[in-house]
Amino acid sequence: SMDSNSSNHKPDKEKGVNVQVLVRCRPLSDDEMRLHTPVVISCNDGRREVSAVQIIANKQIDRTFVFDKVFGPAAQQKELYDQAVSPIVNEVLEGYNCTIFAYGQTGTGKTYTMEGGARKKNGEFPSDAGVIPRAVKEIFDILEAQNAEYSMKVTFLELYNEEITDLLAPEESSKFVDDKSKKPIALMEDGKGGVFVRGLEEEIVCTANEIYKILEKGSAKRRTAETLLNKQSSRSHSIFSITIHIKECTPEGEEMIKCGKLNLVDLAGSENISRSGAREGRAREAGEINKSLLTLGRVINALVDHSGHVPYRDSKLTRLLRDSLGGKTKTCIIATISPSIHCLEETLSTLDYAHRAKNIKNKPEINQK
Ligand code: ADP
Ligand code: ZZD
Repeated sequence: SMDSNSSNHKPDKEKGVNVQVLVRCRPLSDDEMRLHTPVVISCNDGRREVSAVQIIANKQIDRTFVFDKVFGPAAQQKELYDQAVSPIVNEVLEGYNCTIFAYGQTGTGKTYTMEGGARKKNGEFPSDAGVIPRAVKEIFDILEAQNAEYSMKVTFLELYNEEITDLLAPEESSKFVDDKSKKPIALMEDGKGGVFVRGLEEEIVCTANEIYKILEKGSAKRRTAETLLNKQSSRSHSIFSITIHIKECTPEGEEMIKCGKLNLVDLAGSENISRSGAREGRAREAGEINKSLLTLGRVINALVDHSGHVPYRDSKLTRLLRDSLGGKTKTCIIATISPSIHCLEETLSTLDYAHRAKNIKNKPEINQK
């Protein structure tokens, strides 16, 4: 029968699918409430709209943006997970590579969204758990319900000032000693247009609890490194990846291996990367420019403007995530914003950036052997 999509017969593979972009606005903090901080953002989750109120020359001028999904300040962790992330996790289990980025100004909820509240001592699953622990839980729940034969491995790295730290490497190999067993971390071309991180620890895991312990270890290491090296965590990126191989049998009894990978990326704070050149200039003088985040913006611009050269090679982040930006991976960007008037300039910058990213097209493919 004819339907509105009847001319839309090309498979996703040829047409390309857009990067999914969603916005999450956090609530005012207790301090902001006490100070009666004016709210300048309104979200209409149902209409998928975010509006920012601006007063210019005594006139109220609202700017409204439409996204793939919008989560206002009342949205709980479970809601965001069920509506936006669970479908992606299911695609990973079908054999797609998928990436979820959190992008936004420091203090807007990137870590709250990706990690969420701390693990509980009594082993209970926290109700404010974020995307990462929920994805881990659902992956195992599904695989166990399917009685699937599978194997799984995880990696966890941090990128700070164009240097990669392996958050899973055993303590000894990360100390500043001349150790023959120490594997230097290096980004290597794989000869097929991709890259891999040589020397990165891959941990094979069999249960959700094993992954939670690994996350604990990785977080602790990240904090130690932060303190020792005087890092500002708001300026580092973290990438947690899960690779799953699932054995399946076709109805004909043939054996098949499907392989899916999920990348969960908590980006550095986007402040100083704003549209405003002046600000960028000041940040650059202070040596604060985040090369990877700047390059990410340039890659997005080149992809949406189709302006020829895409500068993937200019930063480690864009080399690592090249396939997520215009490649074969399904990608979702979660842009986090604050409702406060004091953040308005950065919020508009984040909304502009996120809205542009909606135009990136990828060509997802199932990995099957
Ligand atoms: P970022 O990682 O972007 O710097 P955080 O995740 O650290 O920001 O969030 C800043 C603060 O706001 C934290 O105290 C966090 O718990 C709180 N917060 C962020 N988003 C939400 C939310 N959606 N609901 C409740 N609290 C939030
Ligand atoms: N945001 C919390 C970590 C924090 O900063 O302490 S929550 C989840 C994803 C990536 C890293 C850590 C976690 C986190 C956690 C809490 C405490 C100790 C280790 C890890 C977590 C939360 C719920 C389930 C599993 C892991």
